[in-house]
Amino acid sequence: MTGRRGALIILEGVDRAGKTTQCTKLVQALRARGRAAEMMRFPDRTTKIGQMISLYLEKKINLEDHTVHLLFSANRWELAPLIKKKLEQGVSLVVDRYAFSGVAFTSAKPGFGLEWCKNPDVGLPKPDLVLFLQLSPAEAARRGKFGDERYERTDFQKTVLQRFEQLMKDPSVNWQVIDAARSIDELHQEILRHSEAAIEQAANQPVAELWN
Ligand code: NYM
Repeated sequence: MTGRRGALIILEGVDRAGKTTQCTKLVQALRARGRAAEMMRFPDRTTKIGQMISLYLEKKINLEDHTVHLLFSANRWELAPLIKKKLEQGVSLVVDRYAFSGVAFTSAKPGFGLEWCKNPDVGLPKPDLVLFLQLSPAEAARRGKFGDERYERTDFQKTVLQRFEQLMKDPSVNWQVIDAARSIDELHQEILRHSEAAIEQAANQPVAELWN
């Protein structure tokens, strides 16, 4: 296929950093500028695997920790062909969480190392840009109470943030850290600027493989 491919843009961060709001605004802004763009999110709770993950997050079922980690990864792999197809069709994808959340959340549990957690996601479509919405646990707490899904506890989120910081040291991934303690619009402008640059950069390059 000739022509420009779309870019794979991921928004990551701890819970309550504003990822979903910013994903929605980014897709709208890219479209308004004449660029094809669509939003995706992980976990995608609409598939069979996603429904199982959703029950787990809602604490309606319990799953063994390795098992649930592999389900989160399987949920990305089942959508990998669609991701590749969209990118090749020239559609940029704005994705709310990806493998980095997978690794950060599981490796915040006792007994899980970063390397073991990364393995199942090795070879997924590689993001062209990962925007990390940086928010201190104190600021996240000021935004109101956490919900009551699994993992929504301040102490756990502190460890998750440390794991993200370890992942951000990897120079093979195009990380951009965004200070999320600002207004929605200020954040949006910075995110849009980075995204447009990534879309231009990615246009003539093949889709690479994550952590490979
Ligand atoms: N989560 C998300 C994981 O533990 N592993 C993953 O691979 C992914 C993608 O699920 N607390 C966690 C992070 C969140 C929760 O919440 C999903 P939301 O509100 O759907 O983004």
